[in-house]
Amino acid sequence: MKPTLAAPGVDRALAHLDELARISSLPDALERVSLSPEHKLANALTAGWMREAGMETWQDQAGNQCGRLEGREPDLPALVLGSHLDTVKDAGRYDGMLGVMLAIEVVDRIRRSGRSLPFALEVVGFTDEEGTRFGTALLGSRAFAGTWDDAWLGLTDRKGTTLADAARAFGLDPAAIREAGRRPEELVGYLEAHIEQGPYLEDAGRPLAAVSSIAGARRFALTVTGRAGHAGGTPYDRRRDALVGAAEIVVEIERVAKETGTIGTVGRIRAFPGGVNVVPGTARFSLDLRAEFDEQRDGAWGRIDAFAREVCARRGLGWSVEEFYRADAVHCDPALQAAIEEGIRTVDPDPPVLWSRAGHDGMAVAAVTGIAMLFLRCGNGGISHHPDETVTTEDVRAALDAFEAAVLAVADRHGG
Ligand code: HGY
Ligand code: MN
Ligand code: MN
Repeated sequence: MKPTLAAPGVDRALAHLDELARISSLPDALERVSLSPEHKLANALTAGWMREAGMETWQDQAGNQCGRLEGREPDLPALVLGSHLDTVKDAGRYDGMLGVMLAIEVVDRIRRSGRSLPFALEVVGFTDEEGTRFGTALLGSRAFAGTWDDAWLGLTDRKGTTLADAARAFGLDPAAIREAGRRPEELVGYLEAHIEQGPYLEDAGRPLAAVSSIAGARRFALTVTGRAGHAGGTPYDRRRDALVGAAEIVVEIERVAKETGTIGTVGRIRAFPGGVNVVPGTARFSLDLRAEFDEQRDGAWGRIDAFAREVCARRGLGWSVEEFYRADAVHCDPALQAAIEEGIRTVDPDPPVLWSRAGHDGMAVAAVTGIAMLFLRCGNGGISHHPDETVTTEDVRAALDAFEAAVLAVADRHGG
């Protein structure tokens, strides 16, 4: 692998990530959710860094922080580089934010080089990819892509605040969020750099990968209903224990997922009424189901649902399903993916190609323009959505070189 030399911007990007990691709603952990005071602060800081890199900046009608560097003439369509500025609870500092900071550094390098491109460069820090606050993910990138749904204004957070009220408190007009939507003719494409959030690159001993596709996910709120009763007095043959039924289904989810090459996760489960000496009358749990191909994922869901019906019938339980999120798999644009691979070749002659098990803003942006992604190795077994998320300075340097080279490769393909 070619050794990388001095790379201006790497230390600065890492320092900016440290600064953003201090903007949290929790005293001892990182959590920054969409349309919060912390989000406002993160946008303001990011806007300042965008301006230092030579961009003009604005916050769009959805709260996405945007910056733009004109190309060789004003008002050309833009190649957009971006990722998200929101986090999960007890997050790491790289998921999302690293892609935004690398994008700013790429723009800074290109401006300093004096090279004028056949398109404008825009950077976007999306307001909501994770869905931490309102349960529905990709709100910022969906608004950007013109697929915003006003029904989402009624979503509520843990405190009962509606998205519409949160938007107003943030200084946005809820009725105008859809105006953040961009038109395809304004855009050349979208590139996103992101940590891998898995162990494949670390295991392979490689710093970077091109992404071929992003897994489609479906998320469900599932409820098993039985009858609560006395833990001592209710004989087994008369019990309708909702939690035991749910437990059978949870174990089957893992079995079906492994068998079908899908990924199923039950991240939340609660029993009601929740007394130690009460047979659970209701069990509620979540399911996040994803796969490289939608048919694979939907086939697995069909099997899980059929199994759950059978268990519930056998145990005298009720079964209800609410699907609250769905994003279909997205395949990267072949020409943009080739540009990413060309960019990676500046640091690694034989770029690995991975499909993304995690969701990304690019899945939403694909509704309005072609997308491609650059993955960067993360350490500690690839851990993410966890404070132990980590990257090395060397890998960030490689990612910045490759991301800049990918943008230049897109420029070459556009004559310039
Ligand atoms: O859940 C996901 O895949 C992403 O990290 N939001
Ligand atoms: Mn994430
Ligand atoms: Mn992310």
